[in-house]
Amino acid sequence: MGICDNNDRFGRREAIKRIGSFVAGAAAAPMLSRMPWANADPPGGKPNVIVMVADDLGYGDVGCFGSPDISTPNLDAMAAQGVRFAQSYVAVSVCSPARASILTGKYPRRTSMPDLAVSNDPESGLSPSDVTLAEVLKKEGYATGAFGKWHLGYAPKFRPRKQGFDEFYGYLSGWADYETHSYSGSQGSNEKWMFKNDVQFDEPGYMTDLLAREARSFIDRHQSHPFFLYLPWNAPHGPHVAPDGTRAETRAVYQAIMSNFDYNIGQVLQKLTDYSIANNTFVIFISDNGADGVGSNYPLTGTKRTVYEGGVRTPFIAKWPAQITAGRVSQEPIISMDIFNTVAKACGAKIPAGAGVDGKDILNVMKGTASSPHEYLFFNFGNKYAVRRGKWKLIENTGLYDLDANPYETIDLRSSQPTINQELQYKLTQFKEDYGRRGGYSVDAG
Ligand SMILES: [Ca+2]
Repeated sequence: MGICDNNDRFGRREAIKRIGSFVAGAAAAPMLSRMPWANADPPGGKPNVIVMVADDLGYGDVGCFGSPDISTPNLDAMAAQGVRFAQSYVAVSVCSPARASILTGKYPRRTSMPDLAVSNDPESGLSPSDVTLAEVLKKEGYATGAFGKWHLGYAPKFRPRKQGFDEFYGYLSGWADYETHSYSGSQGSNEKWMFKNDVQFDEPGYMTDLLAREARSFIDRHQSHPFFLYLPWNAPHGPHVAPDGTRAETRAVYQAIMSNFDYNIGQVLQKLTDYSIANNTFVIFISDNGADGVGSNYPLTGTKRTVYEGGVRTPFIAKWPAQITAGRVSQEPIISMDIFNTVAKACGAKIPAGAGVDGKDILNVMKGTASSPHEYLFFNFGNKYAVRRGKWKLIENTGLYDLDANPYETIDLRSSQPTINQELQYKLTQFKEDYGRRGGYSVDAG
């Protein structure tokens, strides 16, 4: 894979489009674009979109983010072809609300999924009334597929095909064993939640390999038409099982999982090169929350289920060669719910006024022509809350930190910076009052 994959600038789809508009007559396309109700297509045509979400991948577990002991050549290559954000966040450091936020563009507290989906509650899930990115893109004519972990509801009314996805392959639960595909949830230690579309099923195989196979098949089938591939990977969430079957909560097994994971990411991205569609495919890679256990958030403090940087700051890589200059590293603070607006706008979709979306369009931040549109970013887990403005971060009842000087959040400046402390506490109180109900967290693992 080359550093900058521009050899498909006039690839197959572009050629088909050019030939098609020539055959149909030169006047047809301009007339269509003048119709007042037609959404304008972005220059170069609608991009394909791939959003990959790793599960519990820590800030210190990716090579280009500085991991001292994990090698991720395919993610590093993706970053070299696009932009890597060193200060990207998630609003909540646990699975279901983090995913609700990505798919709706809202703070989790403003969605119907502010806490974890549980398998024994038929009313626990992301409500069909919450508008997802898949629904927005489907309206724009996109083929939509989700392959991997859903964890936004178990009951039929909450499943992926009720949220704008044409296709689904994966599991509804908070994780699925790499080999047996079973899950320990609120109904017992051997729950099985594997589905293909609306049908429960199972097949042998290492989960990460199965998801990559399905994602590659989706690209095979839709490469000639705009597609949205949502790929919420299983890896590297525990319980940890290496591709060779070794089961252990060790760094060595975690490294083997990551090696396989990175390989599979490369295999999916290779399809874009194979079909000469890489240039106009917008690929985003993030993690849903920080790591815990044998995962690493190095050099940050805190883990999943905390509002320290190690819980809420995660790797973020984006590439779209037609739009984003290769090889950028950005220090602008962004948040995963920005994906919703950025992708929707990039695909020519309009977000209705009053939709209550909190994310922002950050394409120009990705390009390096704009700074972060967020004045304040808010984080929460259970009864823990935090807010960031510029370099300042307040963790309520814990400490005020200067992230430029002290990204490890070890030096509390509340007493020496009373004005900043007061301002951020006011904003945090306002956030708690304005942004829906307080999330309570269940015992189900996610
Ligand atoms: Ca997770």
